[in-house]
Amino acid sequence: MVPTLSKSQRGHEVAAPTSFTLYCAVPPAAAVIVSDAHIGHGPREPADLFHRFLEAVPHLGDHLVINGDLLEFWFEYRSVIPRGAYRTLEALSALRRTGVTITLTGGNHDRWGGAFWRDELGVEFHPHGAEIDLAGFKTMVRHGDGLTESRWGSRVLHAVVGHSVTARLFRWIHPDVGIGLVDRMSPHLTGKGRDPVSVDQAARRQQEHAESLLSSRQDLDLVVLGHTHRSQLVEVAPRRWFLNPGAWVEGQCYARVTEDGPALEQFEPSE
Ligand SMILES: [Mn+2]
Repeated sequence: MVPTLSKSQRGHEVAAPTSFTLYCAVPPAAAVIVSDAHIGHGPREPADLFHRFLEAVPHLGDHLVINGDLLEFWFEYRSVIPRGAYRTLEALSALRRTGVTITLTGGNHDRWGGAFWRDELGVEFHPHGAEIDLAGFKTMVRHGDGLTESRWGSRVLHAVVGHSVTARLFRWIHPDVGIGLVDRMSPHLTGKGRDPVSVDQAARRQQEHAESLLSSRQDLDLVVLGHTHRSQLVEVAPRRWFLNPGAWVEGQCYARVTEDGPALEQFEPSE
């Protein structure tokens, strides 16, 4: 049985998944943000590294935000869990037992989720993003797909995949067949091999979107987007920011928000 620490205890010590207690050098009144890990597709090593990162999270903060595309594909069946996600779900479960809060938003690869996350893992799942408090900053967090697609084909594909009728039909396909089908479609969904010019354009569009949101919503301090796989941190006005932490899958990028504001980080396995 692993103890769960109360909120007041968590400021100084963290219960490890085993019976001993780790003492943190950093008081963890901080949030950690990561996105675009794309687990469950391709070789196993990148996933192992992500799981090591999840083990390190209690030393970095008390709230983990996973801003979409955690998994290369996720569909919430009523009685079946996609096998490719098993080890990641186990790692998230271990992280929850340390007392860290986990917020998950849906990305274009893993938006088809529901009550599973909360009921089985205690993870708050927001398919289309959320407004949350991160280290005292009022934050709008969403994956960011649909804002940046310039190609007509990508826009149509996003509309079809995101439609509730498509989800209802997909449920009736045997999981081995359905997941196999998505694996073959995956390169079109990811926009793999995007040239740097279109990534530049997408990054610019995201920044414009964040700036206009921050201008129309003066109550917001921070807008967090992912999806482009491009790290960006822009202080739009004093202590008001647009942040894209970049992609975990490309360089183990993540971000940390403390009372001083957000900062871009890169995970080193020795951390
Ligand atoms: Mn994405």
